[in-house]
Amino acid sequence: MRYLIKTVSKMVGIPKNTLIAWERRHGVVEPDRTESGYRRYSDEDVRTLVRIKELISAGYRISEAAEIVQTQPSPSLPAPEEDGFAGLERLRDSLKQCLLAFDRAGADRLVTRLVDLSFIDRLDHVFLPLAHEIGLGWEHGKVSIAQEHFASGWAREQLFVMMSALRTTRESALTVVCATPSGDRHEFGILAVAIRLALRGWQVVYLGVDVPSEEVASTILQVKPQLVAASIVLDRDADIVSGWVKAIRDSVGADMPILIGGRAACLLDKSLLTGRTAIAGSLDSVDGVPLQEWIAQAE
Ligand code: B12
Repeated sequence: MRYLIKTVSKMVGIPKNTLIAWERRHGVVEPDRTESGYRRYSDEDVRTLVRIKELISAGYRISEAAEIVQTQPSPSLPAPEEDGFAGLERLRDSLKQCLLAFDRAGADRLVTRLVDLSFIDRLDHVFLPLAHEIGLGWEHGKVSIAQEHFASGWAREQLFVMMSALRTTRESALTVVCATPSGDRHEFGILAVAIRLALRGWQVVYLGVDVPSEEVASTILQVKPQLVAASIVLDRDADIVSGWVKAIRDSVGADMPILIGGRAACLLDKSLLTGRTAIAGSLDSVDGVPLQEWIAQAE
């Protein structure tokens, strides 16, 4: 398939002038021309541009990204459907070894091999299981605090790179406020939710972990989101976390949809959860209704 520059610009989210400047200054993608001189990009050209964009999101300069795509041919990972994700499991193991050895450069090199993988697959088959395994390693005394902090920090950074690549400037975008309650510092669940919503075009106001209820409430009143998403991981006294949700609800009114998930969400005191509050045990469904549909009701 061949595409004109206007189409490619929309496909990869890079302005036309930038594409032309990259071609002239760095020779990264040099498309064919039609008889009348219009640029015609191939699928391979588009893939290269996506790779460059992602390298730039990961912090490389355009000159460095250009060198990488010219000197290191496209990643050699098999497509997930070809090997049932076994290739990703191996890559994850290698990533873990690098991170436990504090080898950031090695981990960064490995991650460039994910460029052709969808964000969801990166999340579900690489970064979240990696964070989970590292956390478990720490819990079982096999991973030191320093290793856990280093590896979790790196994984967190990768998720932020995705979130920033997905950032929307559309004025009509729906907004979600994401947070975990005071005292709960488990971040990967809420980050996963934020990225999934960003993939659906939502604008994410990411407050992060350990956020007091009054801070969440005042943010909601200020940004007027269409959804609030909270992740609850630690099972503590049900009153503490249910009280956190209730305090937000009392400040923002009954109509604001609040979606609560995470491994300890089911322990909340439901009698304290009033208004449009729903508990989702997983990212897939809310009380049996597919998450996408539940969100669509809020849309
Ligand atoms: C990684 C981890 C850590 C890391 C966190 C790093 C970080 N920056 O996030 C570190 C090492 C720092 C840590 C610390 C602690 N941890 Co910890 N940790 C884990 C571990 C291994 C994995 C959690 C994780 O990140 N999973 C990956 C994410 C993506 O999965 P998830 O949270 O389940 O989320 C998924 C779904 O639930 C859902 N989801 C989540 N949120 C939401 C929200 C919405 C709206 C929706 C729709 C869906 C949804 O989507 C996600 C993707 O599928 C778990 C083990 C376990 N079995 O969960 C223990 C675990 C959660 N930790 C535990 C404990 C006890 C602690 C500590 C108290 C330990 C200590 N002694 O200090 C501290 C507490 C820190 C704090 N104040 O919060 C316990 C909690 C037990 C309990 N009864 O509450 C667990 C279960 C381990 C255990 N078996 O004992 N932990």
